[in-house]
Amino acid sequence: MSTSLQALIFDVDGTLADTEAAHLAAFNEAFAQEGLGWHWDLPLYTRLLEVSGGKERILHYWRQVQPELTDIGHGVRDTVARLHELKTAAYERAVRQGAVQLRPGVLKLIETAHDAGLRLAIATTTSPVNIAALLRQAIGPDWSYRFAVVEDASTAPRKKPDPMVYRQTLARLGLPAAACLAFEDSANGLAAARAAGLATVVTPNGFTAHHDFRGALRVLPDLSGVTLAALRAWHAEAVHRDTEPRITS
Ligand code: XBP
Ligand code: MG
Repeated sequence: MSTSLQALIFDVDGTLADTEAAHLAAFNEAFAQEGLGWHWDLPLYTRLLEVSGGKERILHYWRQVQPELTDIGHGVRDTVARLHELKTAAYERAVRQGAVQLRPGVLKLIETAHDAGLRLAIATTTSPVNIAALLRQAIGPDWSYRFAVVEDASTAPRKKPDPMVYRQTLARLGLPAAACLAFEDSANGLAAARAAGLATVVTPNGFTAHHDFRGALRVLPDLSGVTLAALRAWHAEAVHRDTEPRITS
């Protein structure tokens, strides 16, 4: 049974675009606005990225700086939500001012794959506002026509490495994992995609280059020069490997 490649599923942050520096600046802007005295530098943020989700990351950090913070009640949750709201607004402003560009090869692959009839989807931890700000800026106001399915923080509350966002994307595409390829940039993302049964191409970035990418179908510096023919060949290799009867001694 040959399973042809029918869909490409893209992560957003760190994969479609190198967004984390802009996210970091936005977090710090929100902390300053609230007079919190918190400031995340690059090494700290690189470590904090091991926690998927902006709200989850803020709470994780708060617990680190205030270990006695045990009662995560309404007060704490409201403060985290307010900080994340301010951060999201700051991020959206920065993206609209051109702070973030798509990574090399991304736009060409999206356009080529879409024109070739492959279905495209997004499976991300971030919010719909951030996705729209980035893709409206990079592709145009009609960006959403290219994506058959968009799953994000508003639809998949259990964040990567939980496979929820990928499983929901596959369900809405109505396709088996074997008919798709995922694109990711982080160990959490790779783990989520693999747990959903997806062969995954990884393009690390400055924040994730040190992550463990064992189990990835390919690890590439970026998507420039990646053709549909190459993707179909890698996909066939993955399907063959996953359907090859295991020789047990
Ligand atoms: C990566 C994340 C996100 C971003 C910040 O998302 O973990 O939390 O760092 O965005 P992706 P929010 O799955 O696209 O790599 O503050 O909106 O969570
Ligand atoms: Mg990512």
